[in-house]
Amino acid sequence: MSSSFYLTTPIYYVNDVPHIGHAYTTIAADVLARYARLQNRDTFFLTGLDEHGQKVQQAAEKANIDPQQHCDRLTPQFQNLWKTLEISHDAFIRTTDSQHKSIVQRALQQLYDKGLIYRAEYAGWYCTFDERFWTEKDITDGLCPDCHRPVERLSESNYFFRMGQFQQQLIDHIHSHPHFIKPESRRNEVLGFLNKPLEDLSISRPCSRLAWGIALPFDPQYVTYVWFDALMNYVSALEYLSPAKARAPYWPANLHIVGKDILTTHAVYWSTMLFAMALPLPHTIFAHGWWTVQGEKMSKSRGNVVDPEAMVKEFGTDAFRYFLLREVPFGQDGDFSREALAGRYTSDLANGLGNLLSRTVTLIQRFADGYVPKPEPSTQTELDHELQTTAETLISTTLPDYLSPERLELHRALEAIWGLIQIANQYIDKTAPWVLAKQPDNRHRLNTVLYQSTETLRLLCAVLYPFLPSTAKNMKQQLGIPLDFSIPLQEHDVTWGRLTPGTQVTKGNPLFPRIDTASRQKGEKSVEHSQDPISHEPTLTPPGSQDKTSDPQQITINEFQKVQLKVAKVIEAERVPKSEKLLKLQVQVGEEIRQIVAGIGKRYEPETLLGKTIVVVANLKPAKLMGIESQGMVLAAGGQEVMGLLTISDDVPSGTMIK
Ligand code: ME8
Repeated sequence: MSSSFYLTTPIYYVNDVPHIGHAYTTIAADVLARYARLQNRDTFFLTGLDEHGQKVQQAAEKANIDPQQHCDRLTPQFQNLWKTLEISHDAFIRTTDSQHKSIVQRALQQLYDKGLIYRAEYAGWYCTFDERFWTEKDITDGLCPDCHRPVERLSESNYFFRMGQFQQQLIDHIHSHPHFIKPESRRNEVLGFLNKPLEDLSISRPCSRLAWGIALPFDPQYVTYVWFDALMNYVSALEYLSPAKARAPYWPANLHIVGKDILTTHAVYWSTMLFAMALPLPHTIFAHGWWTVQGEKMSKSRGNVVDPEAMVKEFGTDAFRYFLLREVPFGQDGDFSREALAGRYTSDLANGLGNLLSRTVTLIQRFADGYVPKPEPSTQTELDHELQTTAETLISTTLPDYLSPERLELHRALEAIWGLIQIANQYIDKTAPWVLAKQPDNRHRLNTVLYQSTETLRLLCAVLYPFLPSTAKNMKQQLGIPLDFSIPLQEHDVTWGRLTPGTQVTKGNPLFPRIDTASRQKGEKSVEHSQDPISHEPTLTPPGSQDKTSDPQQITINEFQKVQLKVAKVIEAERVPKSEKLLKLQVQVGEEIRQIVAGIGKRYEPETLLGKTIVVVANLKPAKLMGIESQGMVLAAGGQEVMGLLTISDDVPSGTMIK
């Protein structure tokens, strides 16, 4: 195995219910851990819970139970969510673990013995919620500058860590390690913070005020400040939860992923603690951005906390993982909306990836008896070259660059993967295997097209796995390919052209089944919409009529929305025997292939329709025309006489709804 890769998330406060913010950090870390394992790196991925402190003590008192019992009750809500989200952490630390507690005490004793911890009297403004003191200049109107709750004047004797003495060392380290704090803007923020003199850090709380914490080994009248205890998890876990049961070989960590809210504690408190303990600093601390909901901070009191379980129930784990990482550049803030998730589900997942797999498997079953045919290199064209080089560059350069801890451009990685998916879908459209299949002379070319499409999907499986693990497994099964995600990728897994001809494909469940993306709320909204298309239709509005609903010819927007219009691609067309007017079409509508009998035969020759992107009514009850079942209707202009077929000029995937 090659180099080690130690990766951490913050340890979350056990008291909060996990929401999309916690899910976000943990999913991002999971993607990187899965990717590193596939790259043969000795990976250790740590997450866990921060269980001490005032909030837990108060909540337990309220529930009239012991704080430990309280933590034990709440812990499963995180563990179960990580299972649902397919988080592949190697260890789960709890700061109430007895081993963690004794490692924290050992470190405190060592720092005390070195004279780096001292006792002093301190007076300041204390915020109970944030569990920290503020100085006079931080406070306005008696409120905490962070959470805006009232602060109280407290004076007490406490223990302090000589943080200030490491200020210059930290500044020098940040300057000499350009990848230490990422993204760049956050690095500048920390340097700005370090422009002011760095004060020493109070690292104790008197037991009289807070009993729920780790006792200071040199003064049991005090417990450890929750951040000192929590940050230590990154090294303590290695001593009892890693396979090596020692700090080596994983320390220094390659990557701490945190939200921007806790950058200072990581970049400043933690770094100076490590200097004091004579331990090397982590390679990179990456602070990602903040999710809001409709522009507002998520909070229980606002009632706008997005529950990841509910999103997964509606869209599935992989779609949720995909959305969070694709929607917002990693490092920037984002606003969550269910509608945006539904939109990406349909456009990127169902119509993009789902469609590519489903049509490829269907085409192989139709035109090659379900076995991947042998390609014929002499039939390759520029299109084949484009497909192959896009896939090769993605694997060899694009993804390793975007996923390196110095960049972590996860959204760009997904964008690049979806770039290949789009090229592969266009490749099928342009090469039109259903047309090639008509001519026996084109057999070799058809074989090449079917092979190349499947080969692209095989490589897509390997690159998608870290992001969408279940989807990649499902794809691999339908394609019948021998990829083993539990071991590092082998050279042939990621080398173009290593797909074995003769591999049998099997149609499975759609990767992303259609969902009704028009939510009830959305429907209601569109009723209120003042500019709906119907009200602008002049022929439907009799002059002088105020009450539009009284015109029997008019329909409401709800009635109109009952008609499902969808984009479809014509893949086969032939005349219905003994009919001048009727054509029998096979059209692709997203993942489905439908048969539609259309009365357009006087206007169109069947072969001129192949590959056309048309509009169909997708929810029409099937009917028989001249004994042939028609599963929908094609839209065309004209009355009795067809004047023109409705087509879409842009490259819109089949199955897309028309609104
Ligand atoms: O701070 N958007 O725990 P915590 C994005 N115990 N990320 C979010 C988020 C949001 N709206 N809300 C939470 C603590 N997060 C300490 C950490 S580490 C030694 C101790 C994520 O439960 C993000 O990663 O408040 C953030 O940094 C973390 O949850 C805070 O979790």
